[in-house]
Amino acid sequence: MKPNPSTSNDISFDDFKSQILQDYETAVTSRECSVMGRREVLSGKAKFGIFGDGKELPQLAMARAFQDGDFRSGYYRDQTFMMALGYLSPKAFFHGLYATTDLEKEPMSAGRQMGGHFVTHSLNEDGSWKNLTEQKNSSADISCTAGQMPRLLGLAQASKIYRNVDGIDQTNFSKNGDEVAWGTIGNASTSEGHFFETMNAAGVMQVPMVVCIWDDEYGISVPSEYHTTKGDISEALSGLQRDDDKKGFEILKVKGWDYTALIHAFENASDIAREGHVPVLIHVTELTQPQGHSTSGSHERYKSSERLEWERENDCNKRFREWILENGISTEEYLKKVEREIKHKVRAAKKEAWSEFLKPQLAAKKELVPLLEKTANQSPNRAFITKLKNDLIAIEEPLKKDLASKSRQALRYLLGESTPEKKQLQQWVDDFLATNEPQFSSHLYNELGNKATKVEQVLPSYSNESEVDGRIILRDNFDALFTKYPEALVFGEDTGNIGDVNQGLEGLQKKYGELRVADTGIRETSIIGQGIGMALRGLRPIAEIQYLDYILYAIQTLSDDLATLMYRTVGKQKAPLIVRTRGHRLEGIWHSGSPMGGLINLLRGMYILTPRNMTQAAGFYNTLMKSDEPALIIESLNGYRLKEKKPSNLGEFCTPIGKVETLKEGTDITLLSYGSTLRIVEKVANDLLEVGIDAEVIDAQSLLPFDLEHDVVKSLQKTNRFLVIDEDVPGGCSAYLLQEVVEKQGGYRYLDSAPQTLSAKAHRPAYASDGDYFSKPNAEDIFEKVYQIMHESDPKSYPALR
Ligand SMILES: Cc1ncc(C[n+]2csc(CCOP(=O)(O)OP(=O)(O)O)c2C)c(N)n1
Ligand SMILES: [Mg+2]
Repeated sequence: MKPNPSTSNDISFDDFKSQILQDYETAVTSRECSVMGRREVLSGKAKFGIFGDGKELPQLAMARAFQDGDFRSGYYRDQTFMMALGYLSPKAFFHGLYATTDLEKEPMSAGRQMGGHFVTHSLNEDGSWKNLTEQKNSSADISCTAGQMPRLLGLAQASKIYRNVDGIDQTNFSKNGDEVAWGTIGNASTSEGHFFETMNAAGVMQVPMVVCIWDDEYGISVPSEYHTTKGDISEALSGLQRDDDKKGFEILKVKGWDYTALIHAFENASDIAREGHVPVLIHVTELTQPQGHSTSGSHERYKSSERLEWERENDCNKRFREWILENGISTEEYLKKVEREIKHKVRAAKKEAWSEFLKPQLAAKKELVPLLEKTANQSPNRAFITKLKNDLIAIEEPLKKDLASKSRQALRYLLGESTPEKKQLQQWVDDFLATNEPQFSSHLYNELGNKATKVEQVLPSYSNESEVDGRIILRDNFDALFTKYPEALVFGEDTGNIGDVNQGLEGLQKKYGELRVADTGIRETSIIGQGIGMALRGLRPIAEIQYLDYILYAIQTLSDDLATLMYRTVGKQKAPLIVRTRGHRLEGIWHSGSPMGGLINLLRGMYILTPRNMTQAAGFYNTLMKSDEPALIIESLNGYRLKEKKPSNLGEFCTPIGKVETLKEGTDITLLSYGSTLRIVEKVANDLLEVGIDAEVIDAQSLLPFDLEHDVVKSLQKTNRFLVIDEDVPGGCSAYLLQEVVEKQGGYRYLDSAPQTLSAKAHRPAYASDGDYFSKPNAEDIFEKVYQIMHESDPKSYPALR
């Protein structure tokens, strides 16, 4: 595989010929991998296969136009592109198919994602950035159709920022914004909202983004006429076409089997996007899928014989070959020789990959079989253990799970024994799991020294006692951050000109410019995508979602793309995006949600922070800017106008992540809460003193991760009673906090009363003050709940209230 092809600009005819033959070799190699890959799945060696056959040619043209520093955001068909760039050898292709857990051998995800999900490494071993301008880059694919689109917007926007914003260190990320972000997407996936949302935004923003549609006229079994108006996506999008008066997209349409037209279209697109920062759509038509959609079906079931015949005739590799011969670029004899050699090479690569995949398991089997034999010989359960051993011997090509399962089952037959052989086997199981489990579970979060939970607390300091509205603290803290970090920027609905709907950014657009403090369209998922893409290219974006309730529009991008990034790349890419939003109780069904249970479940891989006031919130921003992980900060909607003392060390004080804070000490019961509801809990705790109940009040404040130092259980040791209060639905985040304390921290050991939760009603909160009172936990609910717990434990001292 010859890496990094040059483009065909200004090259001699001989060079052009050799470029063509190089491309032909790559096309044939890629196809051979697809064909053999399918067989590997059907024979049971690999679990699932989705390949790039039928889409080789346009990817070769894309590879030729793709330059150092550029980024791809694409989907599972792009193996040929990755091969052309030298990032995917046939051997690595098969390692991906088998799910080899060694990142050296399977550089895409160490077996975490199925084959066909591509990535390049942006980070060094120590987590520092590589120089992305010296390599060709691919952001990490996800399986969700059109899920790659939102981030594409941010990858393109980063070029615009680097070109137009002064003072940012570009060294590792950009050369004056000359990089293009290339998107690939299947024709059917363009039906997704993510696609339309992103296209519209790119047209508005005028960013260097080239969107390539691989159109094979199907989405699995469903033909284009069911997906797309007029059955033709570029025709449907023709209104985006720029003209002399109005900015928009350049739209190019090209046939997927026409090599010269493809080369020309991609070079043209590259120039238009790169130089003028104009987005381009390339609609590549007449593509095929020779082996059908994936290994889980056969396209003969749903395509007519005429269509199948047409696909055979118009297979891009076949037509490329015909064109080479027709134009005298090579001879039949030479091409046959090349094809034969490639077949041998790919077969050899496949064999080698399979043997490398098996090697660690065979080594482990070699240790385990004699160990089982030894333990069997010592044991009254010899027959059973021997059977396990023989079963294992019979598995010629064992998986890790075979080894783990047999060895762990053997231990069950050794209960009550205490031989040295048993100890050896126990140790073997422990070691085997300790080595292998991280291969599947590491890197949900950053595992290096600069992780956000390691940033030391810095307390706010005060030069005087005067109080201001909470939003002023946020505003002035953002001001300090934007001065301190030139690469920081914030954007969202109403974020720029008016400085957000609660004026936490008031005046900052004037000071830092329209690119750093920016208004966007109403399009939550691509706001998040903008942030992901920019963060992948070294910027420090803060994406604003106007109200917590509307984060549901962006949840797919947050959950599937951002929260899994570190995990699915095994730490080889990062997107330290901060998502800023405001939420909890205020006004009715669509402005009072607090779906924290949903968020903490869906966003594992992010930090979720719920500061009780704006000083705590500002401190979280400061902490996150010192580290490099994605987080969601939910400011309290009803807290912007509450008075707080203004710290003097703005931009410097840090609220620790993963640490609770005890706001009031007490001896009778521990009350754990967060966000807006916490303020009510604090007030109730004072009321409770009047009836002789001394409650301890703890602010959870960091839900993911929660209480890393296990401080809450220390409180339970003192109070022996525990109530969690929040405004999520019953069984939502309060249940999570209960599990954390009672189960994970072992809090059950110290309880004299049943641990309980008090949450909102299961329905959405009704409108206005009465709606809030009757939908969410109010002061009386909290008072009575605490009182009831005390009454149950000591009815004499606490007689029934009602
Ligand atoms: C959100 C989502 N819905 C459904 C699927 C299942 N699915 C995987 S590929 C596919 C068809 C995609 O067709 P197209 O975009 O034309 O790409 P092609 O496979 O034809 O290249 C579907 C429905 C998915 N992966 N993600
Ligand atoms: Mg398709």
